[in-house]
Amino acid sequence: MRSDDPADVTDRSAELLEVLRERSPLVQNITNAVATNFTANVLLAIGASPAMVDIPTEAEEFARIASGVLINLGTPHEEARAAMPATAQAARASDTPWVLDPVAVGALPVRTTLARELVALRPTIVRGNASEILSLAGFGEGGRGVESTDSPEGALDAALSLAREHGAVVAVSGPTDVITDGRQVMRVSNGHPLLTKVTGAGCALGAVMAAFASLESDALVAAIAATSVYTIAAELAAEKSSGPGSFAAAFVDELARIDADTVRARMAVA
Ligand code: ATP
Ligand code: TZP
Ligand code: MG
Ligand code: MG
Repeated sequence: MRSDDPADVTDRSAELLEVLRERSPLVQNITNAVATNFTANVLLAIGASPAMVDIPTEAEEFARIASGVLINLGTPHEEARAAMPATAQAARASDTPWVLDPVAVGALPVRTTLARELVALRPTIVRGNASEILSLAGFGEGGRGVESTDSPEGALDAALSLAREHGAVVAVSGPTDVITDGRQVMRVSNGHPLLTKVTGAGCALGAVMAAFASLESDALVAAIAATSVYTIAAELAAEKSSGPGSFAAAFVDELARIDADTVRARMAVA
């Protein structure tokens, strides 16, 4: 398989969805108070097994047995902040892939310092909106709170720089997601604007990336597969919903229903 060949990546993404359903990876989340419940439901729907294990000592122990780990800085309370570096180190030491979501980094000071510390611990994937990726790379001042004020294309140089410096895949979300390992740059154009009207949609995508990264050692392919399955489910959900509330419920339903043939037919990667 060539990870820069859209046809190969499409086939592999469809296959990975089936592998995920067979293996039901255990995904550990240190995530925010807003997105916790939605994230767990998204993981269950797609076929993974969520565990919100986020206190010191327990979190680092769990990272050794989890299939994948998400560290999300959305509401970084003291206990979670204390647990994050040791969990990242334990994940690295035990070859558990881990995803960093630097929510609102640049806009706020405590998490900006913490994110710089965590990114140096070599996440497998850094997932964020364009403003977050720009400021984590030292190129910008952050967005408007948790919301992006930049475009993924405008964050491409920042994503390349972060990827090369830290050996991570960097996934920048938006209308078209830009995903790079520092060499190849791939774009996923699936999705629906209603995803921006459900809080935690970006956060839950990070957890889904942790699930896919546990199944595929090429983190670029894992991030593309996660984004594609997620955003195709959003397209299908939008067809059945009348606004953000019904969309959120339909989205969870479509994540549970989506199959490999649908991924092959609808995936828009280039
Ligand atoms: P923010 O912090 O700005 O709310 P986020 O962290 O929630 O961002 P998003 O950029 O909203 O993350 O991305 C979440 C998902 O929504 C991604 O899968 C992305 O592809 C999708 N998405 C975001 N904006 C759009 C859009 N305008 N059209 C289609 N899909 C979108
Ligand atoms: N405030 C702190 S974290 C959070 C909010 C609203 C959730 C952000 O979720 P997302 O996935 O970035 O939209
Ligand atoms: Mg959002
Ligand atoms: Mg976000």
